[in-house]
Amino acid sequence: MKKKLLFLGPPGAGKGTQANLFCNKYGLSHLSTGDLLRDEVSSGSVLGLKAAEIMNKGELVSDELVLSIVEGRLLNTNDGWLLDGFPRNVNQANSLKILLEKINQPLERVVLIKIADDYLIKRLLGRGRQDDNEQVIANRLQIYREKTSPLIDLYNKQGILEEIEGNADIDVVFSSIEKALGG
Ligand code: B4P
Repeated sequence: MKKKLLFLGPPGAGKGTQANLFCNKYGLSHLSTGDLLRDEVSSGSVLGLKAAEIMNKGELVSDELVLSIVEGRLLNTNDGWLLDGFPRNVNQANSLKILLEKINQPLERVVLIKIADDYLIKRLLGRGRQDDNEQVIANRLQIYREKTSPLIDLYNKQGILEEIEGNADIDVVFSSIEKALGG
């Protein structure tokens, strides 16, 4: 089973849901930039307040902030990790590459969870987080298309991309991921 992983996909595809299940079963460190940013927001720090404003509009917080959070966490893991929601643009992907070279832990597989917009919107409206309203969801999807989706081609060219159908029951999606990763 591969142990240096990245889950990619549009907002609401189920990256967080699947990453939780996967890390619990295989003992990997789950690095979710969304969760880490929400922790920062709950702490009420100045950075958190700044991040909340951006997240509530469905935009991406600054690369510097996200990178500093990820770097600190990655340096403290040793038995495998799963990046969830990071990188989200080409600049973050380049920074990640440099960081992973520095710690000599190359990325082994990227799992793309694919799903049509209609299903995503329904799921996110059902979840009802602060950034889950129609206008903000539309913005998040637009940003995904513009900034994040170019990463699909990037990782595909490196030969490490696995595509998974995300419009299925949670356990079915999970089995497809396990199969794709050699479990
Ligand atoms: P994230 O926290 O990454 O959240 P997400 O993309 O909306 O959700 P995810 O795909 O993880 O879906 P989930 O499993 O929860 O990002 C939030 C914000 O943080 C961003 O908009 C941005 O502002 C900021 N941010 C995060 N990372 C950043 C970065 N690197 N750079 C800059 N900014 C960053 O599932 C969604 C719902 O679907 C849940 O209710 C779940 O229960 C349900 N669900 C899951 N799988 C299902 C299935 N198979 N069937 C039915 N329902 C399912």
